[in-house]
Amino acid sequence: RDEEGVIEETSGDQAVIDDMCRIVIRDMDQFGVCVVDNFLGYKRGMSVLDEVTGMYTKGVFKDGQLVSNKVKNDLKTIRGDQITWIDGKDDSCKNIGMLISQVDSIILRANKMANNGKIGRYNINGRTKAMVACYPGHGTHYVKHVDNPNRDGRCITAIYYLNRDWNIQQNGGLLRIFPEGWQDKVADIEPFFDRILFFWSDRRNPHEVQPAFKTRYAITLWYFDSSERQEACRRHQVEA
Ligand code: AKG
Repeated sequence: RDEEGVIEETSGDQAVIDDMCRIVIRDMDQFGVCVVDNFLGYKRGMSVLDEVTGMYTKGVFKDGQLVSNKVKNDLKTIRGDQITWIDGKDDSCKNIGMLISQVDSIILRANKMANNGKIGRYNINGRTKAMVACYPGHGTHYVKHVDNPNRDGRCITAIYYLNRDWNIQQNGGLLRIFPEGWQDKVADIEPFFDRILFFWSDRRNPHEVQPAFKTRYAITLWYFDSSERQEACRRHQVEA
């Protein structure tokens, strides 16, 4: 539970937020996946990137999961990213904090606005901290997986990308989603600077990160449905 954060609705430019919410509600209904470009704008996007590269240079990122050495070696063939968890409250991370508030506003508002939409069926009242991830090139990747295969409470995955001048042919690092029910169709998402991606976190959206040959940064937030999360925490207590 150390990786959980507190979700709050902040006041932003309400008209901009509402416009974006309509797109999120529509695309999540239709595709279960939604991409929005120019999410923060160049200047604010750069301020987030500067914070992330600063942290990376300081060496605060760790291998994707902390486990025993044997599993750790195997893990690199599963996921080659390095990560750190950020709540955005620290002064040194205030731009990441601003990103988190902006995403919180969109998700909370879309959840309230979507009376008949699929996103409206959830009661979103929490999220994880932000997972800042770096794939340090050299073909690092993440094999096909589902974020929430077993009802752990996470309903929406939101990923903000930070990669300027990204050339997918040369740099790789494509996110490929295999949405359930699309037969052999896939959604290919390039990890472009200032792009945000939303998708259902459950078995509807298996996905993989293809080998990256240049340093690739992304920030992920997972939003909780309150009753699924409560149920998962209860199960966890019983099992513990
Ligand atoms: C994960 O962290 O679970 C991912 O699949 C990463 C996706 C991405 O960075 O595009």
